[in-house]
Amino acid sequence: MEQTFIMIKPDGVQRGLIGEVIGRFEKKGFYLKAMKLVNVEKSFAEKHYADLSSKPFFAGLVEYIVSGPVVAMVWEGKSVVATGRKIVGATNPLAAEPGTIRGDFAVDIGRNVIHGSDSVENARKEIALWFPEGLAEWQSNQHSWIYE
Ligand code: DAT
Ligand code: MG
Repeated sequence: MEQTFIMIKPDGVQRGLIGEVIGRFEKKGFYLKAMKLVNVEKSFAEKHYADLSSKPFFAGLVEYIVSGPVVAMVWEGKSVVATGRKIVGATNPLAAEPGTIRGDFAVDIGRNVIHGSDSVENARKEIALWFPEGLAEWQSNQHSWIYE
């Protein structure tokens, strides 16, 4: 099944939104395959956001990501990349629909609480970067009640 990389950014951790975020993915019917609370180095944050290195907001973005611990996770499920992006909501929280994480819990684009991979290919790269140690092997006993 498909996997995606989801990260609760430092503002989400500081604001006590870890359980809220996990609950939304968990209740949807996706499976948590890896998770850790970590402080990342500047060079690591730059690698994660390498595609955005030419953007004017890049330095501020990296500074924000290293400003406190983040929760890095891998979630698995059918179409979890695209559906995960819907759960996360639009990049600018003011444009994000209510019911999405950014729509419900954020205001400014530079404090938008959460990251979600934008494609299956980027998910694969991000999971390899954040979890070189690999993922947990398990399947929920509820599987056949969620997937037909
Ligand atoms: P997303 O996080 O929705 O995938 P992105 O990959 O384009 O969005 O950008 C990564 C992060 O960079 C985003 O979550 C917040 C920040 N960012 C994006 N565009 C920005 C902008 N115009 N001004 C300030 N920060 C921005
Ligand atoms: Mg992105």
